[in-house]
Amino acid sequence: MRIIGTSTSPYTRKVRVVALEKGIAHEFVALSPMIDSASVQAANPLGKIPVLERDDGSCLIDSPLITEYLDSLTESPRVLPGNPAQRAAARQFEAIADGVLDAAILVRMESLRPEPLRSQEWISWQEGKVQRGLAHLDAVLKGRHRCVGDELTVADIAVACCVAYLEFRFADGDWRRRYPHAGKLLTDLAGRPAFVATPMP
Ligand SMILES: N[C@@H](CCC(=O)N[C@@H](CS)C(=O)NCC(=O)O)C(=O)O
Repeated sequence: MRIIGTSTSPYTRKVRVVALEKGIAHEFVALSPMIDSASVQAANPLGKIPVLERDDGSCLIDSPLITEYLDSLTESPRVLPGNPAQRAAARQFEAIADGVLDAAILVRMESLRPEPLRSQEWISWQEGKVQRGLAHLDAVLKGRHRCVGDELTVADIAVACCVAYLEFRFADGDWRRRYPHAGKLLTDLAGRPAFVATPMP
């Protein structure tokens, strides 16, 4: 099994952490959607990473689907709760963390455009999603050790990968001070072998 992506992609990091936490053997194949576009597009018609390539050559795309598939491969530890309400709650955390990342990546892409082409209105619109998403996560996480229940779930991994990416790409954002409860999750998880093995460069 191969996980295709880059070490700077937070969605790729999320699925790599899930695979490592579950002890699922895989190879990490570093391919960039921009630089290695033909190879990535051959694996995913949308040209996005991460992609999970199974041993028979078939590919799964989109990180929530990949994490769900990985979770189904081994009985324990589970990163998706069996209880339907808790499972939905974990998925909701993941959707918000991923949505914050979608918006943050759009901010970055727009900011890299030549100044005359850049839209401050568009940047501010996306920044609103980042701020509101994080404020929501932070409020819900206040006083909690984990996002859902007491065990590590994909929700914790998604939130931690989200904050780590923001710190990596927007280093002056003071993220852990502004969102201390979401930030604490990253502080708590950063020393786990799965996070140590998948550093942001
Ligand atoms: N919803 C997707 C998002 C994946 C995504 O946007 N990946 C970025 C890299 S971090 C990408 O491949 N961008 C290239 C593009 O949009 O063309 C997931 O969760 O896997």
